[in-house]
Amino acid sequence: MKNILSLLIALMVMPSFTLLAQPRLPVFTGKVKSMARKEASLLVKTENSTAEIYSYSPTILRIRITRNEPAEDASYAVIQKPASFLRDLQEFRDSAILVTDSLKVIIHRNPLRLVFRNMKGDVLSEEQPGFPVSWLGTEVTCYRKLFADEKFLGLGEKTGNLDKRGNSYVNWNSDIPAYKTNHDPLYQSIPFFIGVHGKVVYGIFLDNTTLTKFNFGASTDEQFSSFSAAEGEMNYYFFGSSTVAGIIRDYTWLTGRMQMPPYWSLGYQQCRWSYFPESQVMNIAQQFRDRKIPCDVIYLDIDYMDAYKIFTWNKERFPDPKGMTGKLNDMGFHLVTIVDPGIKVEKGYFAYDEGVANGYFAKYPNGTNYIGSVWPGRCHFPDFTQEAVRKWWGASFNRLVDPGVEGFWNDMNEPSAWGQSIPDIVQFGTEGQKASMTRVHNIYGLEMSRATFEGTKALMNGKRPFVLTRAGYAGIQRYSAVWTGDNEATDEHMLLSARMVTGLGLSGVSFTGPDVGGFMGNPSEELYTRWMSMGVYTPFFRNHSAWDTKSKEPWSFGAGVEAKVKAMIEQRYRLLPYIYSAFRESAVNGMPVARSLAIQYTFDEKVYWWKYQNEYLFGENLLVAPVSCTQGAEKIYLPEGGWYRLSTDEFYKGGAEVIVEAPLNDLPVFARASGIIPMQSVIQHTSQKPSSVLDLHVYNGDRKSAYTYYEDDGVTYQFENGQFCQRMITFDPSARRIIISAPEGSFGSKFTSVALILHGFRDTRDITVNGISYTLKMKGRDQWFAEFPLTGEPVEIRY
Ligand code: MIG
Repeated sequence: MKNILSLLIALMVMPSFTLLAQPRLPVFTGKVKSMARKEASLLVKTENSTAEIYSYSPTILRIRITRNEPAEDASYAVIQKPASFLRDLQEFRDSAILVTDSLKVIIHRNPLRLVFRNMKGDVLSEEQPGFPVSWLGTEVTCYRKLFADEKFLGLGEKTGNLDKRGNSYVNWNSDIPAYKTNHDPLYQSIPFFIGVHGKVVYGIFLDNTTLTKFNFGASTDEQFSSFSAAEGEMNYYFFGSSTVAGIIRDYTWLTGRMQMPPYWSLGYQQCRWSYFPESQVMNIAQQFRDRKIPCDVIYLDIDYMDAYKIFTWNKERFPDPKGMTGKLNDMGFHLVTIVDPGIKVEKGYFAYDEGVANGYFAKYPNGTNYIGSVWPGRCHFPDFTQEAVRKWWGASFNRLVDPGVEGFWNDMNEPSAWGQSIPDIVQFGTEGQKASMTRVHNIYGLEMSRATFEGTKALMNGKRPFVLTRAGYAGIQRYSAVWTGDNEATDEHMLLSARMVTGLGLSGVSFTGPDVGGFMGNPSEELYTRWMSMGVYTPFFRNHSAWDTKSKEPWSFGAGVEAKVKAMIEQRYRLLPYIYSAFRESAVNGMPVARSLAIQYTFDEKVYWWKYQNEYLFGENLLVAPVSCTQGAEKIYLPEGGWYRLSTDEFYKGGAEVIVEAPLNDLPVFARASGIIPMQSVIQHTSQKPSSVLDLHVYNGDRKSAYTYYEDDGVTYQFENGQFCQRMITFDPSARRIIISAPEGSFGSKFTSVALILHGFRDTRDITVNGISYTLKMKGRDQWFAEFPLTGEPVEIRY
C-alpha cells in the first residue's frame, strides 16, 4: 500500500511522462531560449535541454547537453578543469558566435546546433542540420554532417581499417577469446576519434562511460556520422588543433599521459600460460642466458596462485617466491605476475574476509554481494570505484612486492566472468554515489589498473612499477601498458596488431603490443619468425601463448629460427636508447611510440590505402612495413622525403610505391633521411651496462632536423628532480654541421663517448669535432664513422 502511494506521488511530481512511457520518437534539444556567459563557459537553455559550452584551452572545448538540470560533474578520464579562454559572445538574431584564440563556434538558435570553425573560417565539424542532438529513451545521440572525403581515425583498440569510414563501432569492454580480426567490441573503450577532411582535422572525445556507439557513415547514404551513449549526458570534447599530433597532444593533456615505465619493461619479455613450478621458470631463464638471447622479463600466469586466489602463492609450485625472484634478479630478470579481479568466495581467505567485512564488493541492489564464477570458482568483485577499495587492493600487493615482483598484469578486468554477462543491476559506489554496472562496466579495468599502479608505486620505495592491463577506458595510459588480448597465430592477426597498436597510439595509449607469435594456436616457423621481427618494433614486446599451444620460446622452433630470432632481439636491445627517448616523448607530449603514418602524412591518400595502412613510424625516424610471413617481397609505400633500408643502407626517394625484398630475417624497416638514431652495444638484459660508446647514426638528407636524446636511471623517479640527461642533436645539411648540445639535467650518462656513424654521406671522409680533425673509418657499405669523447660540453661536428 505504502509503495503504491509513493509511486502515485512520484507520478504526480514527474514533469513529463516521456521517461516513463515507452519511447516512440526522438526528442530534440529544440530552440534556444536563453544564453548566459559564465567565466569559462556559456550556458544555453533550450526548449528540451540545458547545454553548456566550456573552454579548457584555446583549442579544447567541451559540449555538455542534458535533458534536465545537469547532475554532478565527474569524469574518470579527464584530469583538467575548464578555464577561461572564451572571448566575448557575439549575438545575432538566428545565431551567436563564441570565440577562443583558435576556434569559432557558431551557435544556431533554432534548433540549437553547433558548427566549429577554425580562425580561417574553415568548417572543422558541425552538428547535423535538421537533427543535431536527440534522445530516444535514455539514449542520447549527436548526429554530425559527413564530409564527402571525411576519414575517421582512432577509437583505441579497434579492429578494421586505419580509416574507419563506412563502419560503426560499439564500446563495451568485452573478453573475446580468439577474437576474429573484424570483431567489435573488444577489451578497451576509448570513445575518442580524429576526423580528417579537406585540409583540416579535428578530434572528438565522448566522455560517457556507458555503452557508446560510433557510426562513421555506415548505412547513412554518406550524409551523416553519429555517436551516442546509452544513458547519461551528451558530453563531448572538441579538439581544434590544426594537426593530428596537436590533437593527440591536447587529448593526452586532457586525459593524462604515460609515466615513464621502468627501463626493463622495454626489453624482451617472455610469457606463457603458465610457467610453473619454480624449476621450470629458472630453466627458461637459464636458457636465455646460456643461449645468449637477451631477455628482461619472465611472467607467472594464473597457475602460480593457490587455487587462483589473488595475492596468494601455490606453496608446492613456488615454495620460496622471494628466493626465486632473488635468483632471477641476479640473472638480470624481472618478474611479472598476473592478478584477476575475482576474489574467491571462501571463508578464511584474507581478501574475501576483509572485502566482506568492509563492504568492498560489488552488490545487488538489495545489498548482497554479487557472485560470478571465474578461475577461482565463485567470486566477489572489488568495487574499484571506491577510494577505500583501491587503497585496500593496492596495499594487498605487499604479498607480491615483498617477495620481489615488479610487474603486475591485470587480466579479466572487463570485468569478465564465465558467461560474459554480468547483470546491469549490479551496483557500485557508496551511499549517495551509487552507480549500476551500465555506468561502471567500461571503467572497471581503468579503476583496477589505477588501484594497482597507485598501490604498487606506493609499495616499491621509489622504484617504478610496471602495470599491464587488458581492459581500460580513456585515460588508461596514466596507469598502465595495454596488450591486445587473446589473438591468434595467423598472418591476419599479426598485420591487424599493427593497426590496433597504432589505433591505440592515436588514442593516447602508447605502451602497447599484441601477444607476439599469437596467443591461440601454433604459428608456423615462418609466422613466428616474422612476428618476432615485428615485435622488435612494437612498444610492448612480449611473447605469450595459451596453455594448449606448443612452446614459443625463441629456441622452440629449432636452431635456424633461433639464430634469426636471437639477432632480432639483439636489434631490440641495440635500439633501446632510441626507444627510451621515444617513450620519453610519449610521457612529455603524448606522441605515441608506434605512429600511424596518418599522424605525419595526414593528407597523403596512400597512407590510408588498404595495402599500406599497416605501415607505421616507430619513434621519429624509423618506418616499419609489416609483411605477411608467406611473402618474400612486398610492395610498400614510402611517404615523402628519403628513406634508407636499415639493413642495407639502400636509399629510396619517398612519395613512391616500391617493391622491396622481405626475407624472414629482414623485415622492411627504413631510416628517415636526415634522421638521427642513437643505438648501443648488445646487452643481455637492461641491468647490464652496454659499452660506454653511444652509436649515433645520422642518415644524410637535405632537410634540417632535430632529435631529442633522453636518458635517466630507468628505475626511480629521480628524473622528476632533474636527474636525467637530455641532449638536443641537430643536423644541418646546408651548413654541413651536426651539433650535440650540452646535456640538460644532472644524470651522468652511461655513455662517455660517441661513435658518429654517417650513412649516405658519399664524399665525406674527414670531419672536425670541436675543431679537431678525424678521418672516418669504414663500417659498412655506405657507413663511415669516427669515435670521440662525450663530455658535459656541446659537440660541434663539421664535415
Ligand atoms: O580465461 O590467465 O588474455 O593472456 O594467459 C583466460 C590466463 C584468462 C586471458 C588472458 C591471457 C591469459 C589467460 N587469461
